[in-house]
Amino acid sequence: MSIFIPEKHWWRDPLDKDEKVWLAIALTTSIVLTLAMPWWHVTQKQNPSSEYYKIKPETFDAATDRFIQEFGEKDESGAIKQEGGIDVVAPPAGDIFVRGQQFKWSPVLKLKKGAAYRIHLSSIDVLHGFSVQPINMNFEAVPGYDYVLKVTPTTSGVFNIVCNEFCGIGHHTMVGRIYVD
Ligand SMILES: [Cu+2]
Repeated sequence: MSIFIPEKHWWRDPLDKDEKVWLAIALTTSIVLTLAMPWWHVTQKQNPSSEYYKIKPETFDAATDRFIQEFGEKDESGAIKQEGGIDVVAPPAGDIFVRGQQFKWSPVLKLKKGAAYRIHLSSIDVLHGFSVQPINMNFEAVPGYDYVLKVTPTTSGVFNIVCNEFCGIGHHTMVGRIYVD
């Protein structure tokens, strides 16, 4: 109930100029933003990949182990080098694997600038978030799905992989690494 009774037929009063201007601004903005979504999706390159396959977590786990054995960086004794307890892999262009699990990303990757990679990303336990810093590109590592990201590094440097989906008690320690040179 209003605190005063409006005059009869108040809704038939012509709109004030200010009201018309603001209505026009609001309408134009909403139309522009609505059209921007499909335009961005079709014409811009920031869209995430839509290539993914179903895979059993144990199959992905084994595939990552094979990948590490095949392309692991070896020391003089022939053992695979480690960084912070994680195997280091220097793969050629092509298919590479990144495994998320409580609470680590493996392996550590050494990539080449300009080489085209297909990163297979998945988790073998719970949902993890694959957040590449400092460029802030974010993807999800979902158990049961092999998510394929086509990546060609354009800048060299060190990139940290931060898990940005809360995944348990050690979530804050879940940091991986990609080197590009
Ligand atoms: Cu995680």
